[in-house]
Amino acid sequence: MKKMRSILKISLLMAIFFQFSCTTKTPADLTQTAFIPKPVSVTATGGDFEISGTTIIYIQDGLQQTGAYLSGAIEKISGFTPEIVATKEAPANGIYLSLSASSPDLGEEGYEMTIGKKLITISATSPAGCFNGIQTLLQTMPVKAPAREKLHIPTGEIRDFPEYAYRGAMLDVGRHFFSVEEVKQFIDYMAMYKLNALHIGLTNDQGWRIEIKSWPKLSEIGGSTEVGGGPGGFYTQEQYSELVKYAQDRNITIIPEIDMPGHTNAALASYAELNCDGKARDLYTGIEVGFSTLCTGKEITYQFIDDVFGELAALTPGEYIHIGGDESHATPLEDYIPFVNRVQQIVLKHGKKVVGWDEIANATLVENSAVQFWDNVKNTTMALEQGAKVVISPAKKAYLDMQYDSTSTFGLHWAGYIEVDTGYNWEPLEQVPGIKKEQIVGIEAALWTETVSNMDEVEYLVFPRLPGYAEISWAAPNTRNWDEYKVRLGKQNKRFDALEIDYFPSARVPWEE
Ligand code: TNX
Repeated sequence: MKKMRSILKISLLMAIFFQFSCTTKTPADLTQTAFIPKPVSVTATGGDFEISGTTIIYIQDGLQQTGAYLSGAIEKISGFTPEIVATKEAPANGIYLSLSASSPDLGEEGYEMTIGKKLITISATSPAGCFNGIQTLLQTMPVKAPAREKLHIPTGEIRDFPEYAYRGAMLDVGRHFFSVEEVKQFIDYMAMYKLNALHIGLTNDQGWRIEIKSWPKLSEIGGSTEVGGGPGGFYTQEQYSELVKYAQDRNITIIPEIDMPGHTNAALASYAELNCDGKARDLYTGIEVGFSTLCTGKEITYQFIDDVFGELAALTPGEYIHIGGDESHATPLEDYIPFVNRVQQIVLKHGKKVVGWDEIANATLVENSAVQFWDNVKNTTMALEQGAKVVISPAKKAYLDMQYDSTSTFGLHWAGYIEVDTGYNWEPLEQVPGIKKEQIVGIEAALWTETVSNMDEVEYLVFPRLPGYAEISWAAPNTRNWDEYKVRLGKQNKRFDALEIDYFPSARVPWEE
């Protein structure tokens, strides 16, 4: 009887317990959130912050844009649009964005975030740092929640700062044109992972994509087609400025590239006088490289470059202009070197720093220039010897247009296949013998578009590799480990699905059910 009673008692207790545990949501553990890139430190405090229709975003001076971005992001997720209120003092509840961070090791882009039960504080030394904190906060939320249902954020503390100041991706809009809306989509993908540099390849043999008012035929003729013979396109200066602003609002600087002296067939087709023989070239819609060159011995070539860089510099708030310089197989080296030397001076004259592909190290690099290592260690070493800095973009590891494996539908494989683990498992410091961290500006993953012409195809090559490149540029080498990373990556599939991203479902990633 006694035994019977105690069994009854236990069952009753169990029933109460289950009822209780079903109605009261156990707060999630902040340390279990699958953050990418991985923050420097995360600790959990076991509670839960609720975002509801009454949540207010408090901002210090200078954070209007950052606050508006967060409010817009929360609205997209939940349907709640938090009001933005300027404040000089820390509030008691809500979300507080502040520029009062005191620890110097946060640098310009680091942040500290305290998620309490009533108040979330993100503090940094600049709006960029707050923006990065916001991206981390957004990763604690679903991409899309049921409309006007409260969001639950696990409480805790995060301290975080990047390993490299330049965390880039490149988009080639020369081979295939991508519209303003498509480039904005690409920028949004970058922002999600705290990438901050969009290198946009504005010209190539197949297309000239930026309006130059003093040379209007560049976009009229040179912009009129693309690989495969499609209609191509170009950005008016107003549209381009809209992209620059859209990127700036997401902590992304655009680095425009006008590739020269090679990869210039679209310009050579637009203006006969840019050719040594004075004859305009036919437009080109194939995918060969290395056959075109500006006429390095003609004065008008330098007038042209001066005009183009003058207009482009005026549209460019960032410090760098990319002069290309790659694969100029049709330009003899004795012409290439003085050409690059002169072009660098033109860039400086317009108040910008020079960046170019590693081949430009054959010339005499001007002070503060950077080369982009893609293939040639010897060139890159020459650049280092000249005191230049390096953007690390090894084709074998960081080319987003390389196929994943032999079954991949889009992409090329001249530099090899880059499965998701290969794309993640490498170290920037090991790409060029003897290179020191201070000599590395950062890393950049490049998407060449000979084989991709729309956003579905772009997404297939970019996802899921882009988050890995973001982590390499953000997280310290000793904190990176594929076996741990792949689990975090595997948890992104619901986010990718909710964003309708057509990612490559690599078998090497343990995707969540
Ligand atoms: C090499 S990387 C190129 C591009 C091609 C790419 C294709 C570099 C500086 N030049 O012209 O589009 O390979 O993967």
